[in-house]
Order: sequence, then structure tokens, then C-alpha cells
Amino acid sequence: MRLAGLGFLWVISCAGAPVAAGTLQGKVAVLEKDGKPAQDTGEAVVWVEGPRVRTRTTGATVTMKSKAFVPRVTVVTVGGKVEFPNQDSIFHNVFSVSGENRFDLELYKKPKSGFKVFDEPGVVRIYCNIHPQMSGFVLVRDNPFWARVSADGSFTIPDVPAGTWVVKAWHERSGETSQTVEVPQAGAVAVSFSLDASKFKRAPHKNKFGKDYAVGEKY
Ligand SMILES: [Cu+2]
Repeated sequence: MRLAGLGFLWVISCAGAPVAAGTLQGKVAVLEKDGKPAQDTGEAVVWVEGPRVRTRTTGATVTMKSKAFVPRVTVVTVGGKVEFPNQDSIFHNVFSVSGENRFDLELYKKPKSGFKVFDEPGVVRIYCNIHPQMSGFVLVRDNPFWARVSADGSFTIPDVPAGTWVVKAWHERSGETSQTVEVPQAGAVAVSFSLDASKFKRAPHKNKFGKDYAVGEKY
């Protein structure tokens, strides 16, 4: 009886031990028409799809400043709250029509702020309904295994549970590409991505009503 009891305790302590995990590291090349690296390679994001782990919710702040969303690309986890303070003395309106993450914060100006809690994983395009040139992205992830890419294209995602996972790299002018990667029980695995931004054409987008922006609208 006594031995059986000890065995039970041993199983419990093992279940609480850290999961075998490896480091995912590598490079992302974002390439323009001439094959040159993009100036904004640092706006690329890499993430791992599949691992289910409990994660602390992370939020963020995206400031509206000089008619721009700063930063342009933001990553949060599911349930993350993003604050959108307006630091301009003119009205802005943050909205998105990206599927389940659609929202509309109406009009406000400095010093007011609004927020949105993002509950669905995905890439959310954000716009201002007054200024068509204002655009940005909120990437919503359902696990903590993601990384912003450095300006030189390198990235590191530590503590990824061992296993075979789909890893994606994304940049706004290339969209996403994916690879299947086997993450080891310990140590690192290298992955490289090449994202083709050469075919990107900036096209006008619609306002929150699905209509064209009025020409010469001033605020
Ligand atoms: Cu605006």
C-alpha cells in the first residue's frame, strides 16, 4: 500500500514538470521586385499554429498620431485588449471589417481613447473611416508562440512544445506562407522563410459602410 501511494505521488509530480520544448529560430526574407530585402522586414511576424497551452492574455496600445496607427503592426493573444488613444486634435474613427473581429469605435479626438477586446485568432485590418491613408494590423494569436521579426530578418521563439507544428510567416505585402516544422524536445531548430512582396499593389479600400471614401473630405 505504501509503495503504491508513493507511485501515485511520483506520477503527480511528473505531470507538473515542464513539457519538453525546443527553440524555433531562423530568418525571414521579405523581398521586393528587384529581389532586395524590404525596408520594413521588421514588420513581419512568425507564429506557431496548434500548441494548446494556457497563456497569459497580452494586450497592447495602438496610438493614432499624425494620421497614422503607431505601431502599424501589433500582436496580441486571444482576449487581449487593445487601447486606441487618439493623440491628434482631429477626429479619427477606428474600425475593422475583418470577419469575427469586426468592430467600430466611432469618432473621438485627443485626449479620448477607445478599446477593443479581440476574441478570435486572425489577422485584423484596422482603418480610420475619415482618413483612407490610415491603416494598420492587429494579429490575434491563440498561443504565446509568436515573434516579431528583427530588422535584419532574424527571429527566435523559445519554449515551443516538442512536436510537429505548422509555422507561419506573415508580412502585410506578401500575406502568409507556412511550413511544417518538427520542434525537438530540447535545443533549437532552424527555419527560413522567403516572403514575396514583389507583386503587391496598393489598392484603395472601402470605408466602414462598404463605400468609397469621399474625395477631399476634411476634418
Ligand atoms: Cu483618421
